[in-house]
Amino acid sequence: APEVVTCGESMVVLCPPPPETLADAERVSVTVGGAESNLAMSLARLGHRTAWLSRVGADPFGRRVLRHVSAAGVDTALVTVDPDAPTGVYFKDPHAGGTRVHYYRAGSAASRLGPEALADPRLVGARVLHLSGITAALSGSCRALVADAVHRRPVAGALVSFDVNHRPALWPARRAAPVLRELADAADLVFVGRDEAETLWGTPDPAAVRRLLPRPELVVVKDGPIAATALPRSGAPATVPAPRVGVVEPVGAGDAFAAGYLSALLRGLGPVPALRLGHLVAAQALASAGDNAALPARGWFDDLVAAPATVWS
Ligand code: KDG
Repeated sequence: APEVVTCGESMVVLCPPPPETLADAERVSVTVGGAESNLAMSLARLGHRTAWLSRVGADPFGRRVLRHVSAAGVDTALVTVDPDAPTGVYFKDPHAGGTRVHYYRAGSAASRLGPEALADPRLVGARVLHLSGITAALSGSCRALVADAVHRRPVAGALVSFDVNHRPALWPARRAAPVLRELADAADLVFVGRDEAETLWGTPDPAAVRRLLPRPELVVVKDGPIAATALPRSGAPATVPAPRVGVVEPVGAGDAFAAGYLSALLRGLGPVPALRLGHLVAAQALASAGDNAALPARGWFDDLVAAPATVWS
């Protein structure tokens, strides 16, 4: 069985070469994006047996997504190729003030995922099932899948990890806030950004976020380039500052952070080294332009754990 299963939609990403914008560019680059497959790819590179559960269309983009994700070492046997719906696509529009995204994913193959996908016997034995709030925004059946994962726990014994991942282009905060809070509070391990928490729930303060989410074993509040705080249900919170890195493109850094954290957790490390590894894997993603171009090198984690203590301070 895989050690970790991630579930969610991946798409082909089309992006003009900055500083050109979608309104005027004549060329776009073609890559693959998707929060849960990003996380799966990073975890596979960190040495974990990882599977990605999803649906793609029976089309060239679906083949491209599958090829991309499996080339990173992720098991894609759980992905269904849907003959009746297309692979989703999204466009990135680089702007001085940040990158805007334009989704073409309504009715996509992945939007037809539902709770039955989690009943697959090949999931039995997984230690972690990871989902995100993006999936809850895709369709009624996708939202039912996430609700089922956190409430009914179809993968017995697996920790359920949930990245809040509010995407305003999919649903406004006022609609997303109660749904994402309810789903997060039923998970075991929650990742949420400080700004995201403020937009959704009106507070950026980690302790206040923890009070809004009292049930999970652990809540991790990420403050972008500043720090991240792990708040266990019992015991003191731990904050670890982020290393200073040049940011080329931030998309995918949150997924990388979660991969580093989960990898440490699976290796039995505590919150402080887990936060450090989250930051380090995120730093690699920040320094690269693609959503997931900067995968950790094979063996990187083991070298790091074996490294002298100076590396850590
Ligand atoms: O976390 C990065 C993702 O947001 C990106 O790869 C695309 O999954 C994606 C989405 O739905 O926005």
